[in-house]
Amino acid sequence: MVNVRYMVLAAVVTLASCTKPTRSDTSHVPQARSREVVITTVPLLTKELATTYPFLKTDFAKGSVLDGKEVYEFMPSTITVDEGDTLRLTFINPEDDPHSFVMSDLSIAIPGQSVTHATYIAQHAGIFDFVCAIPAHMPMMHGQLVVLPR
Ligand SMILES: [Cu+2]
Repeated sequence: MVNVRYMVLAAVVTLASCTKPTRSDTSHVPQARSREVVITTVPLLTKELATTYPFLKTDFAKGSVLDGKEVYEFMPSTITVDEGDTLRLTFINPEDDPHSFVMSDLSIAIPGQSVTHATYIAQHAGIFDFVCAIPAHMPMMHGQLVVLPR
């Protein structure tokens, strides 16, 4: 009876050691891939919406909180990819105001009522800010590209 218990224990230990990954096991590392990323520029608090939201008339007045500004959003505003991935970017701007998509190593103009395509390779891991550089949309229109390390 004792020998059977030792044999079962030895079998369990053997199975456990067989499934344990080793340092040379890279099967868990994701491969670089191409990702389709669609980003829409969405108006949130714009002058056209002042009839829908009466408080905006006060907010857009000279010296008030949105004087000279309009609030737009990149949707989605956070993009997460793996290091080495190629991003096939599509920007949809359904409204007539132009925008831009600017990172430290990328600058794309997004004309009004347009669909714009671009390609970007996420070469380095890290968290990278992107903004719309139209002065009236800064600093509200921004987001982050999160590049996970391999
Ligand atoms: Cu903008």
